[in-house]
Amino acid sequence: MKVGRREFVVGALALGGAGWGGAAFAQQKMVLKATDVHPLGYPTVEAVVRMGKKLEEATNGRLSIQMFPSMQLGGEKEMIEQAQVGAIAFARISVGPMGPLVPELNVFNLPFIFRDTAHMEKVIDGEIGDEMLKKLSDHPTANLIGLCWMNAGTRNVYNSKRPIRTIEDLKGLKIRMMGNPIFVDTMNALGGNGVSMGFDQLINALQTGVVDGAENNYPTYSSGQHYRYAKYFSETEHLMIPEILVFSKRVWNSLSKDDQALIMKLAKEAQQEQRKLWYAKEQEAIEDMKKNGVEIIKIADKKPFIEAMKPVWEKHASQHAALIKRIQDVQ
Ligand code: GTR
Repeated sequence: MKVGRREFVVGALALGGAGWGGAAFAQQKMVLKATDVHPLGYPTVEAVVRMGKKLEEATNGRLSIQMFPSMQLGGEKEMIEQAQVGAIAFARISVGPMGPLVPELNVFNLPFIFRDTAHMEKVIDGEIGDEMLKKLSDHPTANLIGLCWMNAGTRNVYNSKRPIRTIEDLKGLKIRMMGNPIFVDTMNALGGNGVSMGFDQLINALQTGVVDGAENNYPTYSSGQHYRYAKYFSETEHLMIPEILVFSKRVWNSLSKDDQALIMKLAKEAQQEQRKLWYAKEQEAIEDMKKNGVEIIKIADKKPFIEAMKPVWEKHASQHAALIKRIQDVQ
């Protein structure tokens, strides 16, 4: 990577280390690093790439985004840490691993919290969504700014052993879950064995049989080619977790107010743009799954799945009762 004399690659240089004053610094060319676990072309990645183009245009090339897709900078845990220290500017992460950082975010990680996609979108687009982003930005130790939300559909269980139609079918199966105690509890309450592990370790674990399966949305399953190891995909829809685009607070504090406002505005646009890309990608993923011989199983009776979540809600929801009520009241 070429770093010109007046060009900053954020993260590659210690901020302020060269002794510039704030105003002078604000005029510098800055390349803002962004990362995502997904490959180029995936809706979340594409939305941030497009945002970068707009940012470059709006600032005559003074600010730009350099995307590191496909876990080039590690899994989501590492991405969070790098954003916290200012080694990268943008990280697009699932709310899943954010819950341990900002407890309120965990309400989005509760199984079956949203009635449907329209409900989820209404919540993230509205007052509660704004409040939760602010909660993250104001958090004293998270060191992150919450920029916007992105869609990630529903999560569904897939495995290599057998079609899951009822919760009894899950018995004894080792299923990878995201790193957050809620998810291991969710899988265990469904009768499976939840195994917590980073996304960066998943393919290897599926390949070697360390786990029998995992759970995710159609686009992740298809673009990661998880069907090569786990062909039974059951539409359990047990989780509907929005994703979040975060920005390093350290880098944020080095930007002018105008640049901050511009990034915020473009992030809000990215939220809606990603959504369109998302719906197209979901359809494409389902087609790809069919082409690759995936058995897509409809769940005839969801009720036992929902009822099995009672202990998970008792353990993880009680402290957020008021917020949950507000979410449920969103029509
Ligand atoms: C995907 C999500 C990623 C990551 C992954 C996982 O749906 O887009 O951010 O959280 O799931 O299962 O770890």
